Amino acid sequence: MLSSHSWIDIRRRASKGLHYRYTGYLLFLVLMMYKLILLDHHLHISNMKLDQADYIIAVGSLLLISFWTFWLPPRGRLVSLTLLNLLWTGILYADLIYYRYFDDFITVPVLLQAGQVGSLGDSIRSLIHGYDLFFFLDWLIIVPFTAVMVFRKRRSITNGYLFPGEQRQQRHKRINRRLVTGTFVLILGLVMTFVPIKRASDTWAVGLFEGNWWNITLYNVTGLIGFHGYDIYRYGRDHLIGQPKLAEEEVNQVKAWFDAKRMKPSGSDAWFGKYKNSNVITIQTEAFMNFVVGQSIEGQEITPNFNRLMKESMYFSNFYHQTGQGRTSDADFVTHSSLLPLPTGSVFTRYADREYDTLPEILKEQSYAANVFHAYDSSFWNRTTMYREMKYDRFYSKKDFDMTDVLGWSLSDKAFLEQSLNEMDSIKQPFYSFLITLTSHHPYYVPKDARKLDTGAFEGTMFGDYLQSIHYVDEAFGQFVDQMKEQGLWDNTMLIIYGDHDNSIKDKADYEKFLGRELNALDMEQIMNQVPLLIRLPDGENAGVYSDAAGMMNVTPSILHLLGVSSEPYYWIGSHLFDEEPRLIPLRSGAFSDEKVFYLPSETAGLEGGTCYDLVTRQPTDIQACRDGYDETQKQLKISDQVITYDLLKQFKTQGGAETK
Ligand code: GP9
Ligand code: MN
Repeated sequence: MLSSHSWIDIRRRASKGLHYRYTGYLLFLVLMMYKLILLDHHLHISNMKLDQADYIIAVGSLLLISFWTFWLPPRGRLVSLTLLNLLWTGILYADLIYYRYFDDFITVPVLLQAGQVGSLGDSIRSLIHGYDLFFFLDWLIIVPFTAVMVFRKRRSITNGYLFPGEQRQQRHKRINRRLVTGTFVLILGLVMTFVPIKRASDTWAVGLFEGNWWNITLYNVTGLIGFHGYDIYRYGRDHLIGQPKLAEEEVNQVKAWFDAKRMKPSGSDAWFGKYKNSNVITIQTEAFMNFVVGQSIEGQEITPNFNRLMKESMYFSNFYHQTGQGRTSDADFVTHSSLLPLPTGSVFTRYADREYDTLPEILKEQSYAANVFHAYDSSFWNRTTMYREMKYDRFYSKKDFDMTDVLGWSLSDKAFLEQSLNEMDSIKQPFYSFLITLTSHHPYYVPKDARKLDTGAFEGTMFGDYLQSIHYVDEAFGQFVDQMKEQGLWDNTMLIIYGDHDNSIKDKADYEKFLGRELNALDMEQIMNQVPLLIRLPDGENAGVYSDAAGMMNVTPSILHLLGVSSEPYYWIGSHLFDEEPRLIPLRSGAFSDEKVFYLPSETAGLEGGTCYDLVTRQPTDIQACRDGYDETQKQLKISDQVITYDLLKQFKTQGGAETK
């Protein structure tokens, strides 16, 4: 038992400690380091381990966000440090939630879509875990402590025994000391942050800040605070400080790449124009992944209607979604513009005002009607603006539908598809109709009365719910086909169905259990990046499984090829799917696939950092087998980014036509 004397001693020491000039600051550093490490631990990024440089950068960046607190008097410093703790804990945690769903960090463009966060409702709730409380425990002590310190009576700091002149001198001394300490901490922060980052970007992470890197790699080098600093700088550079112009030489290189691609004549094969003037209906299906196609559970097919439709359709079994942070909007963008998504944010929200050669716009020139249907808020993903730019006649959004049957986020897919088709009855033909479904959106909850599938061992899991909701959407496909037939659209309409992106369920064990086999890294990568593509031609011809690599960027050129529209005037990265030419499909992460290999990048930069898989043996092979594909992928990603950010198509078109310089 402590005597009252020792208690007094401890309290005296504690109070002395707390008043010690640097204690609060050191506590801030320790707590924030703990949270940064905790975050890294929760991210579970494979192949990424914190090393010495990461710790140095983390401390350095903490110094950079807080050095200025030394310039304040003690109370101001305490309040500022507490506010910094609250702010950065909030940012860290928001990043963690976002990462759990999107595999990425929040960026400025994502924040500008903040209106969407509320709509994520249930999804967000399912991403919050009980043990996340560890991020906030310190607040229980820090916040009340700061409040007490701020509101308690101000202790006189006058030194009664000093003359006024000496008091002034003391004050100046204190201020000078604060200035010097703060400046020293700033310099230390700069050195600790930028020296290791520079070293990395000069060695293993060459080209880190040139734009084609995904955010996780940036984080791997800069840490979370550095990542946000760079992201803000990048956004300011691109949008606030006036758009820098791309050097003429680079513009010419981009133009030359497109011109060389255009040299190949289009229009000489039997496919070209075979379905001229047909209607086209495209259904972009929420989170519809390829691995469920043809599969059964407890003796029931997951997608019986889709499987039946495959028998009279072209089914592309190695089709990649190619999306980035813009998810559904990226799927829409890549599919309709044949360009690639951006490394950060969504093209829809960041660059809706740029010039693109989009499918609806081109079809409008061919006297088609073009309409888009999606039973959700029209502002989501900046669709209203983007669809206006894409020249759709009309965007049928939530307010245009009767909310007869609500399921998940909005109107059920069955009601949505039915009402959209009803609407098409009064649209002049030929038409292009683009439909975006929504029921099978994360977290995939389907109410009891709509559950038709026995998901067996997956009952009650998110994976089971996912299968359930895909089964529901498949039923909606079946009804849609019947209704098309009733409305007399079956024989004069091309029907295209594809999935928009993965389902954000990343646990390999679920897929192994469902597919009944062990999966390697290549299997998982393909599972997460492949969605089905089905093209049902108006006469049901050319049905079969097409296994060559294909991607969303091939869709617009393919549709237009079948409708007899030459690709020549257009600036597309992709080409149509009906020739024997080998195809390379770049993914936003820097991965790619062609007929022979699949390249999987890692957080370590450069070709050698990744793994090259042989698609026959499905095992890693000599990295050099991926060299050409790697270079071409980097080139295509860069060209697409430049076209989007510098509005190059506008430049090319005002310069006049497609002549090469
Ligand atoms: C909402 C829908 C969902 O309109 O497109 O978008 P997502 O969250 O899948 O990107
Ligand atoms: Mn989606």
